[in-house]
Amino acid sequence: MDMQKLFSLEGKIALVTGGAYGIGFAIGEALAGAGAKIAFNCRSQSNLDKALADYNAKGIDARGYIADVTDEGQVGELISKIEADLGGVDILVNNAGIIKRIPMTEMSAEDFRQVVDIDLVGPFICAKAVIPGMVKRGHGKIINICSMMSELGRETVSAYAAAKGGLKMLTRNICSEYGGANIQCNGIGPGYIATLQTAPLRERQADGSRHPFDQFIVSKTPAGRWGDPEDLMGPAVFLASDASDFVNGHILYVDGGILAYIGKQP
Ligand code: NAP
Ligand code: GCO
Repeated sequence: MDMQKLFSLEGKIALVTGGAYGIGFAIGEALAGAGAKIAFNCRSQSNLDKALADYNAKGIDARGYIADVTDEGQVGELISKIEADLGGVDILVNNAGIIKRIPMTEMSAEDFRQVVDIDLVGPFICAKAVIPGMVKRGHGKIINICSMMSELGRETVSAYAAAKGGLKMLTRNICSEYGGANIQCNGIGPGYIATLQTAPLRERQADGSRHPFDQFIVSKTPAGRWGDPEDLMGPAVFLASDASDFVNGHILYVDGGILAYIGKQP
């Protein structure tokens, strides 16, 4: 078997939602490195312009679009534009997401709904928009960016955990419903990754010491460090490529071992 070809994304069109920076950008870079043409969306022109320059600096000719994943009309237009500019979407990475850290009894229903809307309804809307084309073309890959919170809870992240737990089950359901059409829908569950989303958890304290949560995560991770967006590049290429054609409805945790570890005795 030609192993290079098995992992190659040559000739494929990939859409990475929220691929302007952070984990989405690293995944866009990875898929491009394996041969795919990259489209991404975000919500602001300034982020889009910066991202285009960042992709360009890496020698990647990415296409960027303004679209909010919670808006079905905007997502429909996004997919039509990508089809006109590049072709039908072969690989969808549902990466766009937010978190709000608020104790549950202090959280408004409006805040809770916004997190669920972006982190769970958004992936539903984007998957729904690409699945018909994938069915017609006879193949498709959908990768949902899940979380440690697809499995675990902690104080202040009730909406995020509810959404990411739901995203795990949406992944399994897309697999169940469209696996027969040769669509593989899998999730990646990143551990604690150093990006803007987690920056508040890594802030230095006034006395220069590390944030207690930062120390907690390092001690809870057998790898002994935070993850980097680059840690997700290989797993994303695997799940986007023919190498994973018999992998479906699976969540691949890329967490430095957190989920395997009970933690150190204090
Ligand atoms: P990030 O740095 O905050 O980036 C989030 C991206 O999502 C941005 O590009 C943002 O762009 C986009 N976005 C947010 N809301 C959107 C919307 N409604 N429509 C379109 N785009 C939207 O976050 P990250 O850490 O890279 O996380 C990326 C994904 O991985 C998220 O789903 C996150 O929950 C998940 N994750 C992160 C970690 C971690 O430790 N960092 C761990 C597990 C899972 P604009 O704001 O410009 O629209
Ligand atoms: C938090 C974090 C997490 C991570 C990630 C873990 O406040 O606990 O932000 O939820 O971002 O999703 O996998």
